[in-house]
Amino acid sequence: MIKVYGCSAPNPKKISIFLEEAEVPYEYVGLSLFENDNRSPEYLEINPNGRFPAIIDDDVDGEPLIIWESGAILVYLAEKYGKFLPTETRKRAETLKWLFWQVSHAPYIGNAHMYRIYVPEPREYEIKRFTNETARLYRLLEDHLEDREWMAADQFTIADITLFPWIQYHEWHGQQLEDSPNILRWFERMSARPGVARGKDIPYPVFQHPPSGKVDYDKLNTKIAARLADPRYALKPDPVA
Ligand SMILES: N[C@@H](CCC(=O)N[C@@H](CS)C(=O)NCC(=O)O)C(=O)O
Repeated sequence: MIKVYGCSAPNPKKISIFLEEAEVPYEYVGLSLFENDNRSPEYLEINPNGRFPAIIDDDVDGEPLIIWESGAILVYLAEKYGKFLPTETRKRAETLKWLFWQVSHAPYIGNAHMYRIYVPEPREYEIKRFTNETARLYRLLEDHLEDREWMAADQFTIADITLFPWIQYHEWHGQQLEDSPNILRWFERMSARPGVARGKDIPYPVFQHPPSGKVDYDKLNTKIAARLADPRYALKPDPVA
């Protein structure tokens, strides 16, 4: 049985989406970044890098196997269950290319989140840098999805799974999907899949958190809504010449 450690943030959502799509049994330990669960001694024993997600496969040749890094987990699960990663050389290479593209560029988008939503004071240089880089990534995606239904290999793969939970946050990136019709069509196609629809709400739906009483999540969500409407933070990307 796979045990997943994660929270209501984009990287862990990839794993619940995979497992729901694959329809395999798993157990989920729902945690919270806002309560520093990722830095607890117990969690650091599992992932010394202190980030979500991590999984433990409890019986690999009789021993537990710990994996962290969302891309590594997706490849592991795809190979374990023989799903969503084609075996034909070109298709597999294309899928892995877009998977690694997403994982390696996620920090730019994560920094757009950080400087648009969470930073204590507005920092124009950083907001512009990460908003513009994120906009460039959206333009690349929009072109890529021009004549494709799926990210890679003409089929639903882990390259789609890795991307979906990030695109859910497009408003935080200063992006309107109405301006990116190809991404919007792909996003709707993904949302219509029952496994994606279930997995995106595990352990909690986007913007929802465990009711521990330790953090005032209503206050947090009010602050996020205010940031999305505050012109000092909600800068638009620079126009492209
Ligand atoms: N490269 C890692 C990144 C994981 C990551 O940054 N996860 C976020 C949640 S989406 C996190 O745990 N952040 C904690 C922090 O920034 O301290 C992966 O793809 O798994």
